Amino acid sequence: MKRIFSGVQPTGNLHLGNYLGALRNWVRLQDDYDCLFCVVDLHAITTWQEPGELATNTREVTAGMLAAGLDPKSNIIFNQSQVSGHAELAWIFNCVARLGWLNRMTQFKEKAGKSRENASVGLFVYPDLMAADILLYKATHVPVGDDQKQHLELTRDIANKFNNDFKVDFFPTVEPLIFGAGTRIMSLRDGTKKMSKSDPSDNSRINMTDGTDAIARKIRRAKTDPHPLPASPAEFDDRPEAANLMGLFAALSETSIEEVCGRYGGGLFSTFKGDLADLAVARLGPIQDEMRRLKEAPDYVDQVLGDGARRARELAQPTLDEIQDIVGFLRP
Ligand code: AQP
Repeated sequence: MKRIFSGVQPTGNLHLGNYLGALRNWVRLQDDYDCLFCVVDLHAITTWQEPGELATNTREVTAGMLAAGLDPKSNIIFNQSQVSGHAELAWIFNCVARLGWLNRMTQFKEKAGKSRENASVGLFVYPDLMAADILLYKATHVPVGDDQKQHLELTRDIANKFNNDFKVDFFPTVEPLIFGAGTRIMSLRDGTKKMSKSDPSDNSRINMTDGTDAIARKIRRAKTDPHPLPASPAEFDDRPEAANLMGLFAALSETSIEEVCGRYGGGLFSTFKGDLADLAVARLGPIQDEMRRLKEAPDYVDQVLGDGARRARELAQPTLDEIQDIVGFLRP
């Protein structure tokens, strides 16, 4: 059986990058795989989160998943902290993974920046928790943006080392599912940085909660360069903002980047940006309406998460029992 585990951190507003790079792909996968989609709140607290905001963001991310079209009956949708097995297995993996492996993780270096000594220990061992998320359910496939490829490699290394150390054939080899257009959406203010929830500039991203005016304004003000639009992807070198906006158009219209270049190449950014804003509003509008409706129904969202957590715990427990036997822990 093919099983998927994937997650989003409730670290702020869901943005267009999360939608195009994750949620939209999940919706396409849900009919072909047995899926667990998780709001990874344990990951979120590796950097400081205001408790009230964490709860609000957890509901908002869940509403985004549901509004994007994920079915809470056929999929398991839950928040990570409700299933204690994630933290339990992560501890075992902290003891399997090697310090040298984690030292090589580029995302830790980026996120900790110059204040490495002040970063939380949780941020450093974040990839071990991610490995636990996936392997607790023996997921076979993980849809990831290309920024997460290195963490997935680490998951495979941990699974292999566990199998070798304990001389078992217990964890499967996890395969990444990497998607095409829209895999990596960049900041609207700097085409070399990825669009991110935690970017201090709200103008750098299109939030899933932004209204029509905000979307149009952010696209109109998006950074560009003084040249006409590229006529082919071969002209993208040194033009990261043009590449990003044209890539966004391709992802939203579900066409190829070549087609977008063919249609707009040689033209003005102003015309193109107007069309891009209309397209973004048309594509996001129905999802945003549903998110607004769900915001008024927090009890329903909590019920989805509670039900998902119960089903996730049932699925995880036999695996956790077996792992404890393998490691040599006594249990009732
Ligand atoms: N800019 C992006 N383009 C494409 N995909 C993206 N994803 C995130 N940003 C982009 C994908 O969204 C999923 C959930 O991401 P996450 O919440 O686990 O964390 P992240 O990748 O660290 O996302 P953010 O928005 O940048 O959050 P912060 O600012 O908190 O670090 C993943 O599948 C991710 O690839």
